[in-house]
Amino acid sequence: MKNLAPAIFPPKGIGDATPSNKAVLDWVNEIATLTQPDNIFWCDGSEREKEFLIGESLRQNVLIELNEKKVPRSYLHRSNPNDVARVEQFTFVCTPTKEEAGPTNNWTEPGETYAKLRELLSGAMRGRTMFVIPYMMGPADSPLSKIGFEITDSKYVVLSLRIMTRMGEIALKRLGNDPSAEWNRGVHSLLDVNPERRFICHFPQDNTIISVGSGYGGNVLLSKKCLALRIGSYLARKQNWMAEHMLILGVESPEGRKHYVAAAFPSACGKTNFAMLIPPAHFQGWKVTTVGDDIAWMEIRDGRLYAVNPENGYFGVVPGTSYKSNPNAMGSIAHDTIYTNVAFTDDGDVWWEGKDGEPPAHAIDWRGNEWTPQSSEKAAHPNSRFTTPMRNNPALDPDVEKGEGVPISAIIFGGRRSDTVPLVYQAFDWDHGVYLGATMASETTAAATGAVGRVRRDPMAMLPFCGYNIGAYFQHWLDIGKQLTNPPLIFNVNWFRKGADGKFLWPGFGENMRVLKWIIDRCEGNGGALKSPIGWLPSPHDLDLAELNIDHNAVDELLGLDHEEWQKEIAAHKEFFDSLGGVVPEELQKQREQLAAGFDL
Ligand code: GTP
Ligand code: SPV
Ligand code: MN
Repeated sequence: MKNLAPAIFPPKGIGDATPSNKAVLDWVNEIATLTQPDNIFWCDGSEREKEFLIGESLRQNVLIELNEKKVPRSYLHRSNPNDVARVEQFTFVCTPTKEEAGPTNNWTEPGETYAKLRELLSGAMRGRTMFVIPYMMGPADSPLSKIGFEITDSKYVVLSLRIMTRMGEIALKRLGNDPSAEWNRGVHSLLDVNPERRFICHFPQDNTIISVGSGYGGNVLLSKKCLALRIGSYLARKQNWMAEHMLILGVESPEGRKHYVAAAFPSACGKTNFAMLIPPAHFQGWKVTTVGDDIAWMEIRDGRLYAVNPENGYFGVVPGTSYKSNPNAMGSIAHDTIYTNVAFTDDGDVWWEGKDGEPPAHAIDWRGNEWTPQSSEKAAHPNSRFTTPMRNNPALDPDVEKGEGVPISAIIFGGRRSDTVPLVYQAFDWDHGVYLGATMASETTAAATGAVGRVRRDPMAMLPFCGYNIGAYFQHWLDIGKQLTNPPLIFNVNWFRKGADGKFLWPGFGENMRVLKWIIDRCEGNGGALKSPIGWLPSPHDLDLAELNIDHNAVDELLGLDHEEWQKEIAAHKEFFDSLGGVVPEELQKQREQLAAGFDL
């Protein structure tokens, strides 16, 4: 077996930040006894530690240094070509019973799974270094924040978690010495990066994650999808809060009135772009700021929902990112960024499909092969990613560190639908909004392995991320609604509807401000709408489309309901609910019947 992650022996004063909590020490001991690393590296999150790990990563070709003048302090990482996206088929929720994991999760019995994983991990870190990373999810003084530890044998994971989480001392301080305190146990080993030995396993009852055989972000940055969503959603239901796959943005009017909006779109369906939106010139004086681009943790206070972003950085889709589509993302990734699976140019810069300007005449592609514009292969992998600190974002919201979070005025669901679903519409009330979320669908993307472009139901964009029974999750949404005296209004959007020519009807990106403005108008009790069977729909003159070069017919098509398409859609809702085998709450079944009745079905 090729040694993928040889041991490193740091100089004195680095890698020795042993935590004092006995429960943590016992667990680290147990994992070290099992995996047999050559040494243990206790991460403290310091600058010195970072310099040392970058040096070692460059020496061992885990990272490639980029041109200091073009992208200062930034690096390229190439993952194994067999390991470039989340693997939903190898992701498991290991609850004591299959019912607890529910009909949408892969389930295996915890005892057997632990035994299998122990076998795989046995001696797996021989010749390697075991890193112990303490991290905190959420602002330092937030009641919602959580502590996790990730054990890993990958330096890429350590350097990425430094960006994605609040890592080191700050986490140890928050955890304290109480051995019974709540904290997440995460174990990751690359093993031999073999898809046949790749398993991402969650044990919600034990607050434990074990991930083996992968080096790709979503599978190995255990803070993110594994803790903040799968384990997070399980804890959220038990503790009466919400862990959602949502961006959080602030939107401020020229008069200084500010709203916060949370939006759930499936993977690679526009969260990062929407969170960093720059309004078009017509909306002079309007400002959009980013609280988070992927995950929202929300709790109820004074009858309202308040949200924090548990993360500290962005792990975003690179292809398609440009100064034209997303200037704030370009600003964010101009320095101090780790790029994964993009192309490397002859002048030490990075390149990807959709970047501004001409393609380079020659580059090294994401696999490490020669590439020219004539090549049939893509230069960057469609799921290539940037890892960048949120501090780099020119549009970062000033309240991002606020422990109590930001009050949410609207929740938006949305997916990638070429047909059927209008540009925007509003739910009649909370329960109807939960129905919109529960029945949303989207065309699959390169963010997970498997076919791309297939329409699948992805409730609340949580299909791959809900850590328990989806029926209980729907009920949790309904129960939260009952406790809100001032609930967010709920909307559904679709930036991706296509015309007969197969092209997007809506320009998207910054122009999505026009839809956001209507949503804000509705929150403020203004904004016209027509009652339709699916919800409140704007008519073309309810949307501010001034100075937008768009065809009238396209607008009609974007806001139109095609009865035949909706007949199929409602049948698909039923088929989806039926496929879940009786776990769908009665209230949502009633919502479906009302929708069907609205179409005389
Ligand atoms: P994850 O990080 O996987 O959760 O993705 P995400 O939801 O943050 O999606 P992101 O904003 O990175 O966008 C994914 C892809 O969709 C990129 O290629 C974008 O260029 C494209 N995209 C984003 N917003 C729009 C839009 O409004 N219209 C169109 N046509 N494409 C968009
Ligand atoms: C997603 O797929 O929703 C992502 C990327 O945000 S990953 O972290 O790989 O899950
Ligand atoms: Mn995501």
